[in-house]
Amino acid sequence: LEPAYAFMLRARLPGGVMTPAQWLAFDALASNYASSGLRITTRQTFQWHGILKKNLKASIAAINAAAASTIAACGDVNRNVICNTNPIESEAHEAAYAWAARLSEHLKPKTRAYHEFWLDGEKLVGEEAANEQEPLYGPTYLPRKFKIGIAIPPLNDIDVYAQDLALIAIIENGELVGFNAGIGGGMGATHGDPATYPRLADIIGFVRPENLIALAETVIGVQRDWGDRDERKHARLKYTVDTYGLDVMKAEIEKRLGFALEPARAFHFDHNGDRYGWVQGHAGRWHLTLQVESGRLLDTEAHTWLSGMRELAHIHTGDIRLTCNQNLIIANVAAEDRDAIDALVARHGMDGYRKNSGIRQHSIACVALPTCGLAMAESERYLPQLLSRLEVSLDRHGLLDAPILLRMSGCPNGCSRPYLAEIALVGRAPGRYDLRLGADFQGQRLNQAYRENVDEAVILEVLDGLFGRYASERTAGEYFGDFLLRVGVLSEPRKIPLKVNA
Ligand code: SRM
Ligand code: SF4
Repeated sequence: LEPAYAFMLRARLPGGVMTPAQWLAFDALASNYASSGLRITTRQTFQWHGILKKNLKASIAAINAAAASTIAACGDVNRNVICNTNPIESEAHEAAYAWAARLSEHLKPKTRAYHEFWLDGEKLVGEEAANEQEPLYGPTYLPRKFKIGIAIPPLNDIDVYAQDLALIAIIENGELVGFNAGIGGGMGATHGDPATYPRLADIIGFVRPENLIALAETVIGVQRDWGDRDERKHARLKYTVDTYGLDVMKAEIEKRLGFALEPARAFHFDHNGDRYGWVQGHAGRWHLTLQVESGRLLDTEAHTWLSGMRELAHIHTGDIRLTCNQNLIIANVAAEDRDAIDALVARHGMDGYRKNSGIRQHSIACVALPTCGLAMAESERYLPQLLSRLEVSLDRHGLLDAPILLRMSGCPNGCSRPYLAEIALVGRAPGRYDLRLGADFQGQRLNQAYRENVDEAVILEVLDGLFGRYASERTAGEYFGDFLLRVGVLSEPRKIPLKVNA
């Protein structure tokens, strides 16, 4: 008798876009095989936890039958390509999303082994098997995972600076003219190991759309050839950039491309969160962003996300989109259908976004315990309690509606991108966290360690004091992270990423 091994599955879903029919297929998979509903990830896709080994193949087949895949959702290849979450706000947004989908498809591993193994595809034998090649990844793939994201200013809702290849869409006169490209972003670190650190991508220039695929292939190619293959903890592109230097990396990329990148174009980011509620798109259609606490969709006493979204998927004629802040968008809705959707959302308790405090609306937690084998402390399960306690303090200081960006991770790998939060808790041990403070509200500045290895009592006390000062000393419209730097609670960060602000 074998133990009941259980696995986590993750879909590849570029830009987080799906049809209602796909939603129903993913929902059925959650009901039939998974242990804890549907989980929206910080890279705009779904995870299913607790899939028993005996159901793994059927589950992967179900995802593929829904015209999605699990290939390249994990592994040392290019991962899910993320993109601004409201791609139909304008035609240029649609064009940017199309590039995300194209990059995802083009950079997907070409191996047929996935189909052979999981989907009962034709078995490769003899010479055919021996000759099967990965044109980009080669026989040993990349030294480490690789991540690409496309942001569309003024929204940095994908945290573009956390990507290995950061693409900032430049829209001029309503047309997508190209992308500013940055390299070397990444969040992961290891406690006590200064050779590992979060890093923001540096912008190296501007590329026209027709050269985007070549640029992505070239950056990946340089990382494939130059990345550290001896030390896995030092193998991400960010370390390759720092080992060789930005200028040397840029020169090598341009040499392989055969042309120089143009100077980066001007842009400006307003914020890196989601816009809750209804927004109108370019064709007169409407899009509704809902907050999903930590991206976990379950039916509970408080809300019935699974049943509610199932009901919606049966009547909805538009599409559904996932965000990198673990939320979802009911997209492409006709004006006359808005009331019915609002009623459905309220009936299923999915309208938390209307009622939540500012800090709750801007919070993210990684999965951590009980499923993540790398977790050192709680995250997703603890976030709601911590927020309730912080809300008491914020209320006392009249700050309940203040938008404050808080992110929690169960370990320093940083799956919730905590180093880009105004307040971050990074797990050290059960009940103990590093408290980090002072990122900005646009995802352009890393935070700093403020207290290390502290428990909840210390966290609440420290933050209560800082909230008190923020309430009385802030200037109009000043964000919490900026305030902490201005009044000297934190010192100015040593390194500010190269950015071009209009
Ligand atoms: Fe992550 C590993 C969950 C986004 C950095 N991440 C893991 C694993 C697979 C643990 C493992 O290797 O055994 C976690 C599974 C937990 C579970 O039980 O489900 C896990 N990561 C997640 C998700 C689900 C967090 C969430 O709550 O949403 C996100 C899935 C994204 C997706 O759909 O592909 C997730 N992980 C991220 C991000 C954010 C991002 O990509 O924007 C980061 C930081 C950015 C970066 O890559 O630098 C991130 N995850 C890591 C790392 C550290 C990598 C490094 O360079 O050091 C690890 C550990 C590793 O790779 O060895 C890791
Ligand atoms: Fe697991 Fe750490 Fe990622 Fe949280 S940050 S999901 S604890 S690997």
